[in-house]
Amino acid sequence: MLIKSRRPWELPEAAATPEALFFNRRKILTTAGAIALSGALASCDAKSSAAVKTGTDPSAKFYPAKRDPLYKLDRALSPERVVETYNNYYEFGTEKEIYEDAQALPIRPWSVSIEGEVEKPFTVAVDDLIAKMPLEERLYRHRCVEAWAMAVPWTGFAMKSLVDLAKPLSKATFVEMQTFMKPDVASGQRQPWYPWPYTEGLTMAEATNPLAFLVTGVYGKPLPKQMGAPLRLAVPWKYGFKSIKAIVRFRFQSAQPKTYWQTVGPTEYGFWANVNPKVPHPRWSQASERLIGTEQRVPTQLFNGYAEQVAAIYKGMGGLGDRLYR
Ligand SMILES: Nc1nc2c(c(=O)[nH]1)N[C@H]1C(S)=C(S)[C@@H](COP(=O)(O)O)O[C@H]1N2
Ligand SMILES: [Mo]
Repeated sequence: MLIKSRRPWELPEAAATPEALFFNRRKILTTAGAIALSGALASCDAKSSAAVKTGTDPSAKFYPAKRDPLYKLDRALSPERVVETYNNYYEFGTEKEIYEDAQALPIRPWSVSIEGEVEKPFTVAVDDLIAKMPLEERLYRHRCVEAWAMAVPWTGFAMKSLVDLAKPLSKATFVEMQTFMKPDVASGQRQPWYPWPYTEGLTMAEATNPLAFLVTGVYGKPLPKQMGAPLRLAVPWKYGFKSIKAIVRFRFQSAQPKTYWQTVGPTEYGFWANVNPKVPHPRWSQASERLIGTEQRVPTQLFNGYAEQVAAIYKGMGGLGDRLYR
């Protein structure tokens, strides 16, 4: 366990698997129970729940969007009900069953601000942004650093389109992204030891790679709240924590952003976080992954199978870009 001197209540490593479960013993016990329960839910598809309440979403008319045939899968899509009820969203708790609590988040009106080193900073209402962007559906793999994985049909637009709209100046070499801050509805944000708001970042080369996708929907309909509505990122060659949910801010800057998970556990979670089966997490192997909603375990691939699209970004970086933490 590498986060030693930091917190007095950390657990022995055998007790922990998911991200940052070293914080609080009571929490960990709760989480272990929740994981067991989620296994039960996953095997029971016919569940009536508030998992998907997108009927009144003002962007509903844009769905389903046309599928882009370029993005193919080597595996079956994960079952929709499982994907929508097994989530990581620390704003609403550290367990996987946050889908009901997440319904408390108001997602309209929602404005997105473009800040920092750009020609002219601006804010845009998310529906105006969605209306402007070329929406399409893409089938992507997703690999959580906790060694579970899924395959989902996202709807959204290339992040490059947002970068073009933002008109960054040449000194902008990174883009920082942040999630909302609403401790009144998001109980997790009332836990002061986490560095809220959730923050992530990409280099400009990463953000403008065609694979970097801003997501507004899934399974042919608007994104449910628990999955990061109204706007989240999908960078499928990186561990899932890079794919920040419920984005309110894009800040173009020359400094490398300090991310949420880096702050929480700098020896375990880093800026690059490229999927690499050969670089174990300090507390577990990354060689294989569990496909949620199935009994299957499959080998993990370098860059989560997207090396052809993204490896060139990291050429000349001395392998740095392949590393989980730094
Ligand atoms: N704001 C925010 N974004 C987040 C997270 C989070 O806790 N808060 N969790 C991340 C992690 S660890 C993963 S694996 C994915 C999970 O996405 P899903 O719940 O839609 O499967 O969201 C990522 N984005
Ligand atoms: Mo994750």
